[in-house]
Amino acid sequence: MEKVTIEKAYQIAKAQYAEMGVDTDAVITELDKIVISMHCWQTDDVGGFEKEGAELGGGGIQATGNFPGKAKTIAQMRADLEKVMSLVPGKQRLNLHASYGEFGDKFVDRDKIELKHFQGWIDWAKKRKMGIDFNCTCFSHPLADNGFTLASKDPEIRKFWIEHVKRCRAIGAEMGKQLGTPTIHNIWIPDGMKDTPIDRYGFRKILKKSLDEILSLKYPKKYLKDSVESKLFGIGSEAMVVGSHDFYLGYALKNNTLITLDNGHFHPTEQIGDKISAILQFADEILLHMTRGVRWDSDHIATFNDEILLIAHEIVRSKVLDRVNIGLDYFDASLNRIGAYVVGIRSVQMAFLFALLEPNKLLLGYEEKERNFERLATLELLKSKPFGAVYDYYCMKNKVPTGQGYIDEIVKYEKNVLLKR
Ligand code: RNT
Ligand code: ZN
Repeated sequence: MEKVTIEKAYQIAKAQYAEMGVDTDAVITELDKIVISMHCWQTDDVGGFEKEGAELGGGGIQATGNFPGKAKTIAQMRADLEKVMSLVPGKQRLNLHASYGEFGDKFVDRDKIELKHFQGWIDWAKKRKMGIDFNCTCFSHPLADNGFTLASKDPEIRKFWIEHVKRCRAIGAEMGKQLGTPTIHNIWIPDGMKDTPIDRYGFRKILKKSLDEILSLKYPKKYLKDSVESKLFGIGSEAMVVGSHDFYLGYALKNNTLITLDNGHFHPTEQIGDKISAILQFADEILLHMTRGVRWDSDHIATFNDEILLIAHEIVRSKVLDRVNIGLDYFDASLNRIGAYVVGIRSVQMAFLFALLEPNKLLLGYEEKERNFERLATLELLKSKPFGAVYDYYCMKNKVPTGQGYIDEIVKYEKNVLLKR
């Protein structure tokens, strides 16, 4: 897009928003403070680098599609992530899974991972002035095959996974220390049952005990923050997930950890956006996994849809941007994977921009005077305001492609890099 066109469109947008009391320059400054934690697992369909040609398996999460060009080495993965970052404005963090360490030629099992396997990532992030978030990998492993990890009734299996998660937290704390920004370590486990369990209570008691043991070692919050992620159901855990929302909400509040809200992990009409202002009355911080569930927890690429918009609106309206950590969680193997990142990141940013451009004073005034018609009408009018012109201007200021410019860039990268792998 022509620079003058973007400038002109921005000036018009600025005047239109100013009429409603919104300062677009100030909004851009706010938007630029938002950091998005990029999940590493869209690069290779959640495969990881423990073994050559590692595939996602077990635990019920599934990437579908076989679009060419998936990252097969860490070098390719880093190149892809760098490409993504060159096409989006704003700041990013890297959200790494433990299965993505640099393990060399020999197999390193999950209960043996060490800092040295992740030092390369830390150095890579340091160079780019990025923080890292970290995740234990409690799936795609023979010891997760019967559907249970930290909630297993087999003490040997439980011991193995407890050791894995303890090591992940230690590595995470070191990441946070070296990078000067706390690493959030997120615990998600697949544990659950396909058919009606008899001992839900027993499994949940075991999970609580495992978590207590894992979290008994405290790290300074400036290095490591712990978070726990719930789920409603998964493939193979339709009847019960041990780590349900009630379980983890209780656990997080009682133990002062963060809670991870993945918007694919709830009943289809349940809104994460509505939960934020409730949970933050009691918890200090939350972590988001932004995604798009199509009919179920399908992990489609996040888009600018009602669900994401409500989340963004609620965070902005509640003025809790500093207490919400924004992460992405989706994996689509049916299209260009770099494109998947860029679309998701840009869509989430646009949702926050849209929310920040809301005339809060005006709307709150209507609400407090019980002028509900005016409130609704204004919310509807906002949908046709030129927020796209503000986003283009933001991209231009950040020296990344504007408008449809990034599509061409990605197609070029596909031809020159991805298709040659
Ligand atoms: C699974 C959870 C979890 C994973 C990642 C790969 O349902 O959403 O966050 O997607 O850890
Ligand atoms: Zn998730």
